[in-house]
Amino acid sequence: MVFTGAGVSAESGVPTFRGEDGYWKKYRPEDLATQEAFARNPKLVWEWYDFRRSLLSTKKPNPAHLRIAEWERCFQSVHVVTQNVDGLHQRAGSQKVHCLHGDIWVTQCTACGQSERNLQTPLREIPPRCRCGGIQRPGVVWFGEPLPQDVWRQAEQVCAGAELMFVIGTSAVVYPAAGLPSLAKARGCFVVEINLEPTEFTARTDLFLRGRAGELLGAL
Ligand code: BJW
Ligand code: ZN
Repeated sequence: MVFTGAGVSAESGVPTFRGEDGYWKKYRPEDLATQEAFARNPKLVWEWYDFRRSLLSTKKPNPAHLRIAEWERCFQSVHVVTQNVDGLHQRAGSQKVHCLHGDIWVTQCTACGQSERNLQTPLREIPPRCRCGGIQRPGVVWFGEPLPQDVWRQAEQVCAGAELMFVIGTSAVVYPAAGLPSLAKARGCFVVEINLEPTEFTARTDLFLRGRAGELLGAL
């Protein structure tokens, strides 16, 4: 099992959340990533997501994404459980990808609930509208929202059966996702953490490899 966070996409040029140039250094999560923020100012929230989608459309998977995708072709039963919404694991060729926090390329109608894939960058209309006339929201999981239950159950299952887990590029502070490495360890899994710096989880990891994910995975 490969469990990833924003750091795995950093070498693609995608900003993280809590790093030096991270989004949460410039903006307050409660202004951009909650239902309340969206209800107050859907245009502002959508402008931020539109900016991120446009940025992502110019980026590509890095050697970390590519190496992880290669593992799936070389070994039996490799699963990627990611907190990322950027779609870079899928673009690198990983097939068994479980997206805990949704997908930035999906929009969901706040009126009828209909989800659709929308790759338009920049968006022609902000906020985008559904066929039913309702306002659409980004298909991601905001603070205070439950994770998609089917994806969460699959992640727990993968975790419970994992022999080896890589925890890559996550600060491991956002729950419930951050609990997965501990869950795996409790089931006897060997956990390797790859990060630029120690995290909340590092004290419990079996092996800590300090450095850039793309470089380290390339060398493994
Ligand atoms: C590199 C690198 C390189 C850099 N190589 N490494 C108090 C206590 C406990 C919990 C809570 C609490 N108050 C509220 C909560 C719950 C809350 C939570 O956990 N908050 C904590 C922050 C305190 N969680 C939630 O609200 C979740 N839902 C929930 O709990 O629901 C309960 C519920 C049940 C039933 C009904 C209703 C509710 C939902 C969390 C959603 C998180 N959403 C976001 C935005 C997603 C959409 C979007 O992208 O816009 O998800 S926030 C943001 O953080 C994003 C990320 O997926 C997530 C995790 O961040 P990540 O990936 O770890 O990134 P960073 O930036 O933090 O770290 C990057 C790391 O990479 C760093 O360590 C670097 O060193 C490293 N790195 N370059 C290797 N090259
Ligand atoms: Zn609708």
